Amino acid sequence: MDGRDTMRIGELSRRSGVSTGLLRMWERRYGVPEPSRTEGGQRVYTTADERRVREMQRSIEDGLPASAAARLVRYAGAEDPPPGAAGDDLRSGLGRALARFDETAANEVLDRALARFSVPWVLAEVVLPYLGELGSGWEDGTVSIAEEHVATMVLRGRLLGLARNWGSGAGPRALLAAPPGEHHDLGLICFGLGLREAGWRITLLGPNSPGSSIAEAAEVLEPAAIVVAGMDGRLLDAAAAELRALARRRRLLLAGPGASAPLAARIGAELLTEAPMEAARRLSGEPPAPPPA
Ligand code: B12
Repeated sequence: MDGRDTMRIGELSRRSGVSTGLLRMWERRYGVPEPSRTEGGQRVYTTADERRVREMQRSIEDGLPASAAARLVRYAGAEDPPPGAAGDDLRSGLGRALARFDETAANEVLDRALARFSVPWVLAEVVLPYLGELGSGWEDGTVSIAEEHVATMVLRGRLLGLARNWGSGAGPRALLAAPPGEHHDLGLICFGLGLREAGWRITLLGPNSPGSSIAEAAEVLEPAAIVVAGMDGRLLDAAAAELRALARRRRLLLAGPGASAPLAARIGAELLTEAPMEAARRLSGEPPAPPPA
């Protein structure tokens, strides 16, 4: 290492604004920063240490405990970590931010997650489990309707930001829709982002799509697969006649909690039983994600 790239703890403290005492404690307890030694045995730090210290400080300001902040920093630049601690930390950071309607903080948590990890990992380990927790909280009365709506708006905006230009390219195309009356489409969007990672082109008709509009888009786009997902089986059922007509001409797949094997059989559609990211991997023929550590 070139001596000009290294610094002593005093300089690191000056640059990062973190006291030398706290830096020593983080180093001892969490391994961040991680100095090397000069021949004379002096600890020296690099600009990478400076970056990690700043990151750690930002995470702590966002409300993460120091141990969790250090864990995230240490993962930076590595492969996606296995399901577990890193996802849990990010998810609770996201939850805390959204619970106080703090869109900026929520976006910062997502920015940090997306800067380090792949989109499918962030969706599978942070966003989708968070939605599950939000739903349970809403059911048991600990999450207000306002919180659920704000969280949904922030996340949907973010997901569609990631989806920008997902219709372009040369891969197979998937047409994604939710049936008439069905307003839930976050699972569908995550699924589309998973397929996009595998090189598919995506067209999202979104929530509340009449069968006729799905058929019309399919005529023009000739998708390799049409995926219709819904939470409420009754809404999928009400669209069964139009979906059956569609399934005669195209590859149609049903998904979401509202989809069932008998309904899929009646319509002549395939059934996607997996969660969105797993289903995207299966449809695109990618290998499954590693099991939990
Ligand atoms: C976010 C949300 C909303 C948002 C939706 C925004 C949007 N654009 O999607 C808003 C605020 C609009 C909303 C509205 C309503 N909602 Co709502 N909502 C939720 C919430 C919290 C999360 C849903 C979600 O996106 N989850 C993420 C998905 C991916 O996870 P999942 O649902 O567990 O699905 C699993 C599988 O089925 C599969 N999967 C799901 N979708 C897909 C898609 C594909 C392609 C694939 C492959 C797999 C897949 O993956 C998951 C496993 O990992 C759930 C709570 C919950 N427990 O899910 C309620 C929930 C879905 N809502 C519910 C209800 C009742 C409503 C309302 C009727 C409430 C009301 N009275 O206003 C309205 C209107 C709904 C309508 N007409 O469609 C019920 C649904 C009950 C039912 N079976 O029909 C739930 C379960 C809450 C509850 N416990 O009562 N909701």
